Amino acid sequence: MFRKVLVANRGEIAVRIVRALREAGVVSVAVYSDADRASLAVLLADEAACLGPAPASESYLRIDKIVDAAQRHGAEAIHPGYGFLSENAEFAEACEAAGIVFIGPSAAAIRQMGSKTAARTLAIAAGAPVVPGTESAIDSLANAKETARTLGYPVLLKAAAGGGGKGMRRVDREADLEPAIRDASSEALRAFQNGEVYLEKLVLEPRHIEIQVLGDRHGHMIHLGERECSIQRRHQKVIEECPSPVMTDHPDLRQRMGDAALRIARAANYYNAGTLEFLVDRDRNFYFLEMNTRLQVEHPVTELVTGLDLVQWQLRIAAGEALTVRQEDVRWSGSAIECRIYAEDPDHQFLPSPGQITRLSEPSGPGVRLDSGVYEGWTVPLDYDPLLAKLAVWAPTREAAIERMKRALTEYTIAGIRTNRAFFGEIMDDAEFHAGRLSTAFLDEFFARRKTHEPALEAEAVAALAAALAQRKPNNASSTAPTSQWLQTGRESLLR
Ligand code: MV4
Repeated sequence: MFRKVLVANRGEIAVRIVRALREAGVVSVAVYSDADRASLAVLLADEAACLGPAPASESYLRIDKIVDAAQRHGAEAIHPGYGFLSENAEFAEACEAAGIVFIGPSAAAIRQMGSKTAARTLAIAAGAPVVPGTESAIDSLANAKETARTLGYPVLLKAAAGGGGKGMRRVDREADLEPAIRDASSEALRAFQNGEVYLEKLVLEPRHIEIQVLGDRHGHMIHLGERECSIQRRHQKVIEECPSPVMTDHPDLRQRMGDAALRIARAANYYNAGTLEFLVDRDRNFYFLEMNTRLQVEHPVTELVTGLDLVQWQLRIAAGEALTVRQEDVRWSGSAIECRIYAEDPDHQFLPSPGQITRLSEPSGPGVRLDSGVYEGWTVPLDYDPLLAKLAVWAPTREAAIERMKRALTEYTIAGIRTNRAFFGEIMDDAEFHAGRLSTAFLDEFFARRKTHEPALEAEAVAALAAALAQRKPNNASSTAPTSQWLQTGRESLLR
């Protein structure tokens, strides 16, 4: 194992990695920008190095500064976390050139999976299902029209270098194809410096399900099952769970998707932790989309259900150790749900809400795991992603996990800034969520349901109030439920 590792990230994931290093007996080096000088990761790490000004382009994205900090501190390896430089092949190469181990896959695997068309081609060669579409970029309008006609409308234009929905356009008829190609291509050029776009058949209201894999540098590879990530807002995941409700109803699907994931990862000579994203349609057909060559934000739900520590395995694999967990050793027990707690205002289009956390009271107790990057008194900077913490729960069944999440959410108080915390309580009470009827359209439908139900709820409340007044029962004040929104809001306003 390494003696010292540098953590090239910030926020909750830097804390997660520093904790893993401490448990492994490895000295940790945190890095920080001027805005993160007093961050929780810096407080918890053994050593810390300043990278420079707050903008990520001058700190967390500076390959030269990070490699230099690792060398000055004598770190033998760098963990990139997620985001920032985690899927940057040049960073992996720069580490190697400096004699530092990059805790992740090879630069070649990062590069190959960075191209969505190359990843599709690889998946097809590996015999894994992909969404019907083109293997290479569109080269002429005539070819595009012919392909779209063969696929059948609606089709989806995607950026070859893309991901995250940028450069993506739905096209419903041939007349819209030419302007859509122009739009998608210029958006892709701006975002990825590569204007290539390709065509896929549009999958309607799919589930977004991903498979976690773990491979060592000795040719062993296993999958750790799925994470259901359909609940997203603008390509930002909000709730993740394991198992996916669809797998609970159809257990063979996990094995078939796991096999497909392993075939693709093996074809890329992949090692370390990786995630393969799939779409699953209403008939439970699944299609490979892309591979993320890093640790994912939502990895805790997999850890809770499999009992495996993904970050510990990342460290061991990077240090050259062999996987000792065989596929038949992997067992999935119970149900885990994760809510991403963001510093954003759910009443105002989820705009970021940075500022000082004036009071913080965190949930705990049976089956609760909080991966947080904040503490009371800390000021959430506006320079980065507003993820504050991930609240994850485990319970023997999905229903029990939902109840546990509701309980944990009521214990969670964050004052001074706006957060999306209360919004999760509403989803946990949603009948469609309970039924496990999830798709990437879930949140839009949820907001639409909420809009139409709100006036009804108000009318109900007025009717109840009228009935209560008509009865003229005195001294009815104690009927307020202890976990009502009123009480919670009151508590929080007292804490402000
Ligand atoms: C799709 C799709 C439907 N059909 N591809 C969005 C991000 C990108 N990585 C892939 N995405 C999608 N690709 C076909 N052929 C629907 C989406 C999609 C989506 C995927 C995963 C999670 C959320 C999503 C929200 C909207 C659209």
